[in-house]
Amino acid sequence: MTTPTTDSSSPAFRYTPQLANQLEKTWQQHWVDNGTFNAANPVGDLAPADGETLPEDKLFVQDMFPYPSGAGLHVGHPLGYIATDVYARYNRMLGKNVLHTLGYDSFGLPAEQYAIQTGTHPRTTTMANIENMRRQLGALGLGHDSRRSVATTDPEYYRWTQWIFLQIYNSWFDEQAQKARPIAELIELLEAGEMSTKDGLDYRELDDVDKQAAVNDFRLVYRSYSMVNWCPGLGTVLANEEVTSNGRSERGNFPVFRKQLSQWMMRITAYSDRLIDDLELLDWPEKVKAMQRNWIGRSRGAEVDFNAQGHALTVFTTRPDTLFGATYMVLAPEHELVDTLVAGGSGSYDGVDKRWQGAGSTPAEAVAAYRASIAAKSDLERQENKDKTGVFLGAYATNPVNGAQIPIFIADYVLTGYGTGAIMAVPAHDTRDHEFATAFGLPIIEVVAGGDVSEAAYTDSGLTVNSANAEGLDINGLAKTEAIEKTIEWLVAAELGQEKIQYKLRDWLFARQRYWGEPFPIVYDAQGRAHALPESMLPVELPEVADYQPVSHDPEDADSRPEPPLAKAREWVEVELDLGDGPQMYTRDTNVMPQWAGSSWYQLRYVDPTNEDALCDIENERYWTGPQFDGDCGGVDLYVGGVEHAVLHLLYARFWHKVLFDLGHVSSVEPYRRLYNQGYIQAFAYTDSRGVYVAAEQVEELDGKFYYEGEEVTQEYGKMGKSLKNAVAPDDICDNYGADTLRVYEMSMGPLDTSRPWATKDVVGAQRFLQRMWRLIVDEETGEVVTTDAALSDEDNKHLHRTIEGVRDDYNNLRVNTVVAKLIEYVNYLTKTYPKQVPLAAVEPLTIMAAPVAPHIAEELWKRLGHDETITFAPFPTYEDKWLVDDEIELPVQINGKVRARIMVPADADKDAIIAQALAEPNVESHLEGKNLVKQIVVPGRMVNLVVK
Ligand code: ANZ
Repeated sequence: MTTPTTDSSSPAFRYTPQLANQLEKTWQQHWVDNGTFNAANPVGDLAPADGETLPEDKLFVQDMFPYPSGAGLHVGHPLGYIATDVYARYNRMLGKNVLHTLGYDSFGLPAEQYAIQTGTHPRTTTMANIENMRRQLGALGLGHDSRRSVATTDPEYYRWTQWIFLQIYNSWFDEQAQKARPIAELIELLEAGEMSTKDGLDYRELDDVDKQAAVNDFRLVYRSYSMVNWCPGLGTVLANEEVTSNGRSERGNFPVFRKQLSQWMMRITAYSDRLIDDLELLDWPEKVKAMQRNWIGRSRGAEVDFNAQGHALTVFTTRPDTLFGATYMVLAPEHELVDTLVAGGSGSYDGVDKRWQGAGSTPAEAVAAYRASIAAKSDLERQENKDKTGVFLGAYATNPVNGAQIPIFIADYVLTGYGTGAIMAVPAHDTRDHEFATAFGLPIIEVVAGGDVSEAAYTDSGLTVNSANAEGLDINGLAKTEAIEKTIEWLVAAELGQEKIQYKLRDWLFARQRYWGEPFPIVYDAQGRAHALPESMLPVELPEVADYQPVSHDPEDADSRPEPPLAKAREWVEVELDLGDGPQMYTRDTNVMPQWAGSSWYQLRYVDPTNEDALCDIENERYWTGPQFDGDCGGVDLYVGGVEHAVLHLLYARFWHKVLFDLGHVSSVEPYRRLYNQGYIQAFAYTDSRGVYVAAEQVEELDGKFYYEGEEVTQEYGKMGKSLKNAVAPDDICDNYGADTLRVYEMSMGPLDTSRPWATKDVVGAQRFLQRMWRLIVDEETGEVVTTDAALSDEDNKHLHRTIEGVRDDYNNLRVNTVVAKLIEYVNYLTKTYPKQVPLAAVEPLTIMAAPVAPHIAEELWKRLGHDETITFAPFPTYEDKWLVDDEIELPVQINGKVRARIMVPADADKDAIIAQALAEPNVESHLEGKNLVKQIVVPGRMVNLVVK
């Protein structure tokens, strides 16, 4: 790494890295001592002191908060933090009350795994990591309100995470009103007979146990048997992302089994429509909105009943218009009717095509073998599998539109848990069906004209063909939409089907068998019934355990069950409580919440971090995030983070926020009004001959080749980080150049939303710019300010006001890179124009304009210019329009379409004056001689056109 040289002969007051470091420490301390960035709330602990008023204009800026990793920060992390800091500082100068802080998303696996390896309590490492990150971030001069910083692992924080869990648990979704309501209101409706249970029973006729179960069916948090990835070797269930493509655990390479287990779920699917529809209200990147729409995956289609041995076999299809082309059916191997259909079918493969039989001599055998063969496959694998497999059940169904008898198969490309888990296969127009039909020798019937369906499915649009029956359905010649509509009408009339909207979104699997997470505020009584704890018993604190490891099992033992680490804390698990009917023994739930829980609502705690009576006072919430006009969704004014959070986090946070809105705890409909995705900082990385990454900082270049410890290595390029061994620590850059230089460099690398390459050798350019700005104002030898009281020339004013106008627009639109470019230009102009002494009136506004990007040097210059107060709230300079327009403009003068002269005219000259001046030009005069001037045209600002004959 190159360190800028500051030889001892350099002047005493030159802006060197040493000087920068020194004044940066001073100002950082000053800001801490004065609580400079503390933002006041309307009410509560953080309300303004008596006599002080709250600015009406406010701004809430938020960063996606970090996980406090042991590796600390590299220079890629603060890119977004610096940008939001710049924006926040700029807005303070516009007179706004600005809320900006940063918390820590501190539950999660890495701390737990570190604890397992080292025996250190996760809290110890987490706190140390937070401390280190605070120090690193503090050195960057970020203007955060430290009183509002939270860590999701603080009991005072997760108390409210648990409280929100209880709110959701104690709610149900009213389909009619499309909103969550308290469970007590549901019980009233059930008691009054105005609603029946989910099973269609009269609640009033149930016994107490069934009543509780009936109510539980409605809750937004519920227990369900669902298919999960169970890894006995690790003793925990795994997320799909943690399972390799050959069905083993990413960590440890143990077998993973798909297993039905009872799990806590959150009913996010109830909000599918609102989560899609409200995207319209958000100022978010289109790309992120599209990702959320796809993830929720709303499809319009129909459910159609096929008769199979007297059973209604219901399929979901988005293409009911292709029913006449359905030549076979496929059920998911887990479908509940499979065994019934096999039992009621032929029971034999006599005379059946070999390809249909799988690994069995009878349908029953083949089904069992097939199920076993796919047990370990993930949904993704099942869908992407190009080689279509499956077995025939020995049974047939009747196509409801034409009475055709079509064979029924099971195949892994049909998933359980989507639609009805059964499809009608239309090989002519569905690619997967075509692949299957080709492999199994099944008929392919074209029903949409336009392609050749013998080789591949035709999936484009076209008019319907071969689609009419004797019962009054004729869709031949119709286009898709009409054909679908007519088919559904016919199905409804025949009582064979109905319109159906289907979603891809699944309910949120909310439990993890880990240690380092929020405990559930749930206990079980002796009968095993769940009870939610009252709010007064929160927080349920994580107990100390000696061993954080989940109980692991024989890796091959598929029948084993998860026993989370908390199950080992017997004294904590078994607890005597009085839940209203006297003290009794209960057992606590031993799951913990997923890492997404704490980040699903943290903006609300930033608003009111010390409130002990509520997660946040709604008056404070309304001030910071409430809707600002009719139809406004409210929310954080600017939320900046990486695009990798387009779905999970941003969907979960929207879901929780909507529940809290429905229950009246917040006034905003959405958590994040405006979202901005910053790009990444990238850097060169190097691999040795084995393809292993080597430390980039130790690589040397020689004649265009790269060497690591003498061995030649290969250069590549990628996201900065630990895994590519190309991280650069901000600490080093701060020490060697200064924090302001780092800030200016990172901001000037390019537009904020694009990725950019890091080059330590270019950092010095930013340092030189700051040095020039400093030198304009401060004598490097004496430290004296070298400004004069001279008035600005017109030329100065033009440069100044144009800079102000441009810089304001850039700051407003997060274009800090062009802010820096404009400031450099302005500094260069002043340096050239005033080599010795610069007018104060030219550099005071410069100092303010530079302050959001380079706050330390700006504070120092501001003080040297004679101000006692911090520059933080100095009003941002305004511009006068008159300096933005040129006084004189050049116009070409054309005669019969040919340019014959150019004239300089006052910018506001009227038509007559311009014509007079044009006619006075010698060259124009000579061309007009002896001719007849028939037309005189002035195109304002563009040209003069004369027509002669
Ligand atoms: C007949 C058909 C004909 C279909 C055609 C498509 C094209 P989206 O749009 O993603 O909702 N399908 C339904 N349930 C399924 C399941 N559990 N597993 C796998 N595939 C399933 O997809 C809906 C379409 O995917 C449905 O429409 C069905 O195939 C299939 F020319 O029915 B279709």
